[in-house]
Amino acid sequence: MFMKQEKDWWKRAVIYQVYPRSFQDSNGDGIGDIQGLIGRLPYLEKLGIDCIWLSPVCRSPQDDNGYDISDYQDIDPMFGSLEDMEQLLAEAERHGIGILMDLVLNHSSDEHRWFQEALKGRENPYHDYYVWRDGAEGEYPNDMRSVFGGPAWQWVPELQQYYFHQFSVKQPDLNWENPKVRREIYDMIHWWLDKGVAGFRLDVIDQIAKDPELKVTCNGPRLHEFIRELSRETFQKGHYLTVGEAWGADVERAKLYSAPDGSEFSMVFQFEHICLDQIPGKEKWDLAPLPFLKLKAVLAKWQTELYGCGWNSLFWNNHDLPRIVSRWGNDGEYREESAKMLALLLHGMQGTPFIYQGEELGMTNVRFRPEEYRDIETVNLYRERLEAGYSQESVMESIYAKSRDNARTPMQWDDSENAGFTGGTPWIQVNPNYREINAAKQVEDPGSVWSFYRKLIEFRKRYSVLAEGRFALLCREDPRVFAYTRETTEEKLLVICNFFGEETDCPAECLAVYDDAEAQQGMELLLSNYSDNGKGHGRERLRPYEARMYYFQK
Ligand code: TEU
Ligand code: CA
Repeated sequence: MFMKQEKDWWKRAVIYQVYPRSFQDSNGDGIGDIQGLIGRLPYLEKLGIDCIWLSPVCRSPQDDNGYDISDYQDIDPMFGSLEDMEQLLAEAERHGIGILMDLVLNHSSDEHRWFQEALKGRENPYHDYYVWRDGAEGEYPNDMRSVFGGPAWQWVPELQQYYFHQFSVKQPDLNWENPKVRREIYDMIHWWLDKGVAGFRLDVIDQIAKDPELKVTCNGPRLHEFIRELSRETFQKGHYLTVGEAWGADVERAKLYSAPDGSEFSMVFQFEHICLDQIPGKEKWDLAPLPFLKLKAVLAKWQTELYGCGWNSLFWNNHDLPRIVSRWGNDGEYREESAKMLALLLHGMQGTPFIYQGEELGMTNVRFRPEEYRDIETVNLYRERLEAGYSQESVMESIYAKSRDNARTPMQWDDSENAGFTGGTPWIQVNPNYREINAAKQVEDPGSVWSFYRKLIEFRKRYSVLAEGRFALLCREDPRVFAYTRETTEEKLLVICNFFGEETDCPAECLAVYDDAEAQQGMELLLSNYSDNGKGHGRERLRPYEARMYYFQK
């Protein structure tokens, strides 16, 4: 299972993301915590995952749910104590599970000691830990906007200066140009490495290096220099899994981030397949249709172009994104079929798969009343768009589709009150469909979405072709079917997915691959999302969201 002694162990690993405040509450305050997570380790072991990516649990005023850290070397009391964290690391290891910490290094909280010192005066040694510009009140240094709305600049009258914040006003950006900042960060990382973590996810790492004009957010001139130094000073001392979050990564940059010589990270989260419906110059809230042919082309491009010279991470979901079954799948009639199809499609590819909590149950988006949303981004958007004259209806449509709270509703454990998440009042409402969709129901059911994920995780260990095989896209122009092969000298996989809710023909190109293998070596159907396992059904037709994974040994 979890083998952090071996180089590149993460090439066969499957990671599970836990968003701790929504995973499991243990003390009835309505907020998930570390002890709650410890109690659920057997569930995760049974699922078969290798590591948990734990979203931030460090001390934080929780302005952005922990992505605003006020002490990198302590645990927020809301989640527990440092002792709880040490217990988690030890118990997780006993279950064969490693822990990846979430490093938020682009910014700290404004309540961090460094920033509090920085505010004391321009001469304070910590002042230069942050990014400042002189100016006059009301005259912003430039027109940069914060991701969560409003200007990216905050005026501090005592200093007659602005500080720069790409996210909330309580998340001042750190000044990576200052070597002292970098040294403090490395020391802090070593402290975590000594505690036995298996690696890190690095929050918005492509935003740390600022362009001198502070006009663009990512890919600043010294970015890779900083990352290489960070990697050399910390991660390269062991076999750690590191994944950088980089919204601005294209293929060329991803090759640097995930270079096989380990000079930067193990892999990178890029978002090209997530942003396909983004209209240039508009916001993510301005909804547009999802382009299926583009999805195929983009995923295939990343598979092909990183082969042998980089490493992909594979994901549909995280705590910032809507639920995939509500986005590309069908969260009504074909919820189970489409959730499984999306899983099979992704887990057949090359890279390290990441599963976001609840994805393995096919959890869906929510439609809350406006006052039930909690996320700072959603709350700000709602206010700003109504002020700007948008209709309430259109704003709510955007929120239903894209709010980060879609991913943040409590984990659905069972059909008891609050889905077994808490005995108290949950910090955010539970999705009302928990009586239908929950872990208790699915773990025992061999035909469930959960059991399907479990099989895919097991396959990643069992079949080398999943880790190593070369990818080839089939029927690129087919408007309904996503199909591909994976191939090594010994093995071959064939994946065929109907991406839509209507029956369709299985494209001739797929049938040819099938027939060829069947004639020579015989073809095994490893997995399908229909209970007759595709057998009784003519292979020439694909039912709604039907997905099949075939295998043969050469
Ligand atoms: O997110 C980076 C980021 O820019 C987006 O995910 C952003 O939150 C989203 O697109 C808004 O529309 C990371 C974390 O994953 C996120 O939770 C934090 O809020 C953000 O950084 C700041 O730390
Ligand atoms: Ca709690």
